[in-house]
Amino acid sequence: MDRFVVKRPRGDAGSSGQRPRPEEPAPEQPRWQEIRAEGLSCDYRVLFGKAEADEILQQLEEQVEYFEGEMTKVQVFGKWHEIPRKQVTYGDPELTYTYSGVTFSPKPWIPVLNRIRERVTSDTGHTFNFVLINRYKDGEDHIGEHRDDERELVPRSPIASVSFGACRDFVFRHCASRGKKATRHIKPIKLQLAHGSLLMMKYPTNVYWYHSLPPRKRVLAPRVNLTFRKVMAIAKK
Ligand SMILES: O=C(O)CCC(=O)C(=O)O
Ligand SMILES: [Mn+2]
Repeated sequence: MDRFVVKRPRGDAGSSGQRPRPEEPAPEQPRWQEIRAEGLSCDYRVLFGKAEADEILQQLEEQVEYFEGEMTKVQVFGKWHEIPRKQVTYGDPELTYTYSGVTFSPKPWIPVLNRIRERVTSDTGHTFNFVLINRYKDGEDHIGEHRDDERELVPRSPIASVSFGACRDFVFRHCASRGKKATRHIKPIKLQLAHGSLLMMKYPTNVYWYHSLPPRKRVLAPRVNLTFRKVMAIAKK
């Protein structure tokens, strides 16, 4: 993430170079870090302080009910696999969302999800009617490279990704730089998504860049990620 960490100039924390005294206000942190590359536009910030993030994580762990049975499988190149994490969707009742060959109907909103959703809206001005929640029990759980480009998404709407628990690496890879057929050498962009953080993935990021949360064997603690989305109501057949 160091490419994007905004560093204070030396000597900025008080002219003497000494530590700030306790009565001095904390040095100004920029609210948003802008992450930009060709075809990529994301903004990152810590949205919830530690105490509030701890409280929310506890509520999520107690109240979110993850999918079970058939809903825990995804189709990749025609084969069904057990997903290496837990997953569930919540949202407005008329919506559905198809992801890796599975159509999800959302569960009705619960207060802890509305609390996070409202905070994201008041901070960004964007509204959301759907959330996909992923729970990674430890560093073995992961999500493979993909784009969030499902046809149900309102065109050009941003996706708000809020994370709680273990800090995990998150990697963006440009579509022209993937695998053996890569036509260009564009460096991947690696972020670390902290406890209580918000990553806004804005248009056209999901047109050109894939993202993943790779396995990290050394991570022992759980992580819960919520991607708030704006989904169109599509007439059911
Ligand atoms: O866990 C994360 O940070 C990413 C989740 C994700 O990419 C997704 O739900 O589409
Ligand atoms: Mn995604």
